[in-house]
Amino acid sequence: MNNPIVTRYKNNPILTKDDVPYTVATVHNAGVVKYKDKYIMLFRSHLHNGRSVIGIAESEDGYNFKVGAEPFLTPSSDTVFGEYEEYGVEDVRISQIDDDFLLTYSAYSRHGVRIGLAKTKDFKTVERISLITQSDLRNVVIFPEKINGLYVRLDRPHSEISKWSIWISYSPDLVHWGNSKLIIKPETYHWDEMKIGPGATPIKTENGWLNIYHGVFETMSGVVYRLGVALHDLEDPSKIIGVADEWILQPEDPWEITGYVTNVVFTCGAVAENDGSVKIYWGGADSVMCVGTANINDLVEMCLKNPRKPV
Ligand code: BMA
Repeated sequence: MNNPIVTRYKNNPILTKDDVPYTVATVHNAGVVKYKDKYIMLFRSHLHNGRSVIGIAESEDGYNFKVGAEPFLTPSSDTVFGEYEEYGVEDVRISQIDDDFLLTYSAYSRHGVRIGLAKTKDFKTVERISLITQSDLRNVVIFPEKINGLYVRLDRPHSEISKWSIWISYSPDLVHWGNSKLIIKPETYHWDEMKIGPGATPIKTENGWLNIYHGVFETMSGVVYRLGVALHDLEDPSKIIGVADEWILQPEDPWEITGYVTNVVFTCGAVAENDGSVKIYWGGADSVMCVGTANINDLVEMCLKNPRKPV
């Protein structure tokens, strides 16, 4: 019996480059959030110069998206941000705190990759706040509420002497971050043994913060990106209640196996629904956007019933 944890939407992929009214090579790795009863998707596209910009799409039902006429976020031309975004902006995560939608994105330049933080209230105008890391970091995701008076984020710094892992950091003001600590490491000879990184914005459940993350395994024909889940303590998210031993999603559909980069499912966003389900959005093979649904309780159970050690 093969009962999937994540049920793929029957009409995947839900967004491709053909849906975009400007010229792009890919559509992938989108942050998604609900705003005024609509689903807003901020997706990444490679331009034909190989660098990335962020487009915007909206939907009534979370499945059928219409793309905006212009990109939503392109490399800044101002001096502070411009220097660090010269090679493109990638992989946005969206966290709603009160009326603000905080956007964290990877900023690429000749100096490496670091994280930019911007905010919007209406998905029409966007204001950059700060570059919130040095290089090299990717995949920074801010929790959707302050915890014990502080903003909290999951980080993924690069290292030459340790496998790339998930860290946590705190900030009083969104600009200054510290008290960083490693909280989840890749597990040897396991589906996520090569490197891991935060994926979707964490989802609050009764049992803890649900973190849908990505993990990478190296094979003889290249690496495979899959998705897994971890549960963090509600009051102290640096405490890991459980990291599920098994992955929840792996590349299986043709557009996940073949594309710009083969064998990739990569998430930057998931939307929890009132009926206890979650829509998980992922990029397939760095080329298209896909969606599937899961039961939040099932994901939580995976973390509680059959965990592997976090570090
Ligand atoms: C990672 C990032 C992601 C990408 C993935 C697979 O390092 O660049 O944006 O989806 O590789 O290519």
